Amino acid sequence: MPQAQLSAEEQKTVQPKVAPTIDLRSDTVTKPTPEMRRAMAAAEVGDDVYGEDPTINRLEQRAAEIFGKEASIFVPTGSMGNTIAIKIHTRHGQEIICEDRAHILDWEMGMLAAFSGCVARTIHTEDGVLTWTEIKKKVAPSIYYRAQTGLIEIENTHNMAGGAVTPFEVMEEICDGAHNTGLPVHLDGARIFNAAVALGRSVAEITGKFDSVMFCLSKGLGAPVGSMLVGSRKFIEQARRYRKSLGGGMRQAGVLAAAGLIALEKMPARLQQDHDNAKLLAEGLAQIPGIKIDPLKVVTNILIFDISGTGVTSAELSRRLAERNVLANGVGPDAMRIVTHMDVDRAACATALDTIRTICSR
Ligand code: TLP
Repeated sequence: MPQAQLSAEEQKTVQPKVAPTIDLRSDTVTKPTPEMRRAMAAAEVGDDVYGEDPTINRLEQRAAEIFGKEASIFVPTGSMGNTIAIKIHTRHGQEIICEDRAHILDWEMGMLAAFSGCVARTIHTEDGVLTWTEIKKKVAPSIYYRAQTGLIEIENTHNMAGGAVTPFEVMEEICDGAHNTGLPVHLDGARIFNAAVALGRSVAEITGKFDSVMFCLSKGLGAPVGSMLVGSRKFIEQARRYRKSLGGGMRQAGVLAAAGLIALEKMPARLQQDHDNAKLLAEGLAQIPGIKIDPLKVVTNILIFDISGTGVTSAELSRRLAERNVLANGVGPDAMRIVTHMDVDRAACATALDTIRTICSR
């Protein structure tokens, strides 16, 4: 019988019971909460290219207030936010100093070169934490025949370094050192609220000295779409031009900003749960023979672990996990990444851990 002819009660009885997928590929997979969906449906909107969307205007004002900066702008993605910031801070032919696994380098389609004409001057670190001592060695001497440093970029938390947090004092020292050398500092703070929770300080405090900050509403904070760029009024005026040139003028995007406002105001308060779940996973994974991870280093919501001793490749592990309704991706042939978030609770994390244990111990 076609399902349309069944009552709701009857349909329940014929639905196969499929366990919900435990999706640990990223916190980008979070779905908007019922409260977000209601706010989206009721959002007041206008044409944002004319500056007439009241919900976007409110989101931009609140983000600036929360970060203690003069202004902010709503952008469709974190990548666009970083691209715009890099364009404003640099000139063609300059170098950008960043960590060698930086998101701007590996995952943003080479936009630092494509849009800003810059090259990366990278620094390798064990733990994803740059320091001024290392950065200052890479600042180009001011000789006319050397490519000049245009920008220093910090990623906090550092995604590919397993959600590593750069300590407050280290960020302060980098910003002071850079500014004394006449260089701006951009923060890729896609997960800056996770860093703030781990550091026990406000985002305004930890980002106070940065010239610009990009943060994402669409990751652990749960909004369906959107990131923010915050900085001085002049910087954000320039950002508005570049957002338009990249095709990011979004018209009635107040429907997205409405979810963004809830993400910004309410969701940081629950991030500690994701960190606790990540710790649970890290402690469990460390017990599995052949898996290498130091649970002490897992302080936010991202875990990267070495599976070379299990005899299973990351592609194989991903595939076998998916067969059992658990999703996680490799970040190298022998390395896996797991990201905890609001749509995977503690019980689901425990299930995922059991599933990994079962596969790896065969
Ligand atoms: N990160 C994504 C992937 O691109 C790897 C993820 O699943 O973690 N900065 C950082 C530190 C990021 O982790 C990301 C997204 C971005 C910028 C870009 O944000 P979007 O995806 O909104 O362009």
